[in-house]
Amino acid sequence: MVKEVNATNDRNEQYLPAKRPSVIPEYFGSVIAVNGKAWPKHRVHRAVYRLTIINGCNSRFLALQLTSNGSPVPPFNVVMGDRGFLDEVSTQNHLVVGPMERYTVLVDFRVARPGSEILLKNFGADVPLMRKKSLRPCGDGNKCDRPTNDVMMFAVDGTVDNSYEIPEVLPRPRPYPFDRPVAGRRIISLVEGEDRMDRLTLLLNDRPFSLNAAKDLMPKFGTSEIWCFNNTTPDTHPMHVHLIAFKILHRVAHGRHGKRRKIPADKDERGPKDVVKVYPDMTTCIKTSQFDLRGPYMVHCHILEHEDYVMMQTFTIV
Ligand SMILES: [Cu+2]
Repeated sequence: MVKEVNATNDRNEQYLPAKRPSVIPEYFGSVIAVNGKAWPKHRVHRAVYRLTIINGCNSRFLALQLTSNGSPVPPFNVVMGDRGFLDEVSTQNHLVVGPMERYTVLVDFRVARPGSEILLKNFGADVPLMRKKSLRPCGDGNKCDRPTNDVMMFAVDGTVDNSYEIPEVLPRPRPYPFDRPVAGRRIISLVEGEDRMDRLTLLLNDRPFSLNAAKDLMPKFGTSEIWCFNNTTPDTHPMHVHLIAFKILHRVAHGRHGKRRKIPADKDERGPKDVVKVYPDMTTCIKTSQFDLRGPYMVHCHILEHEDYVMMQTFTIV
């Protein structure tokens, strides 16, 4: 569980700084903690380890990377997303984890030198994530020397353990059938505005929150639907849907002069999920699993400050 803490006495670093309004648009702490401990050091053998990473930060998108001073560094072998196994193992050097996204990765520390120290770094900035391409990995024009660039350290000892390998094929069957016919399509727009006190408001479909679902958010029991999140704001929002799991179908980039470009889901997103990164200037489409309980549920942004004021709508399964 990666979460940030406020480790300063500076009044301006407090959650609600002096002379600020009672609502803040986002929050970024000064130090990153893992399982409640700031910058922990964990001893590992030269073996394959399974790490389940949960981003518990309020507003921060973690952009993770392993680095070392002199030792070869293993990649992340992503095997699971929020709700289950990916279609196939995704081997990658960087992993972007939005607030409340979960990823399970296998890391083969056998490639590291005995006695080496492997750092888990965050190359995400202390500001809201805008476009994905604004992220610069450590060493690639990014010095990564801020306190929040450090997440934790793995100290690799000399013991080699070959008990586990990276699997070539991931287990089936999948718990969520995504092959049901589509019974409805909905567009949910992400809209930014200001309230009477000049505080940032973020809304879904430009509506205030109500426990009663609007007429256009009432899917039928026993069906599956395609929902498209149309992001009109400059920031990336981790959109979360309660009850169901979903599959990311594609994103449509809004180019100049009305040009549209379809982008497939990233390799590490090709599994059942319940949080999706909704990038700016794009429409992100998901297919839901079957709505298999009746009643009211929530769809909301998982940046906590956005959710609180009030990037959330009720959908009711009827
Ligand atoms: Cu948001």
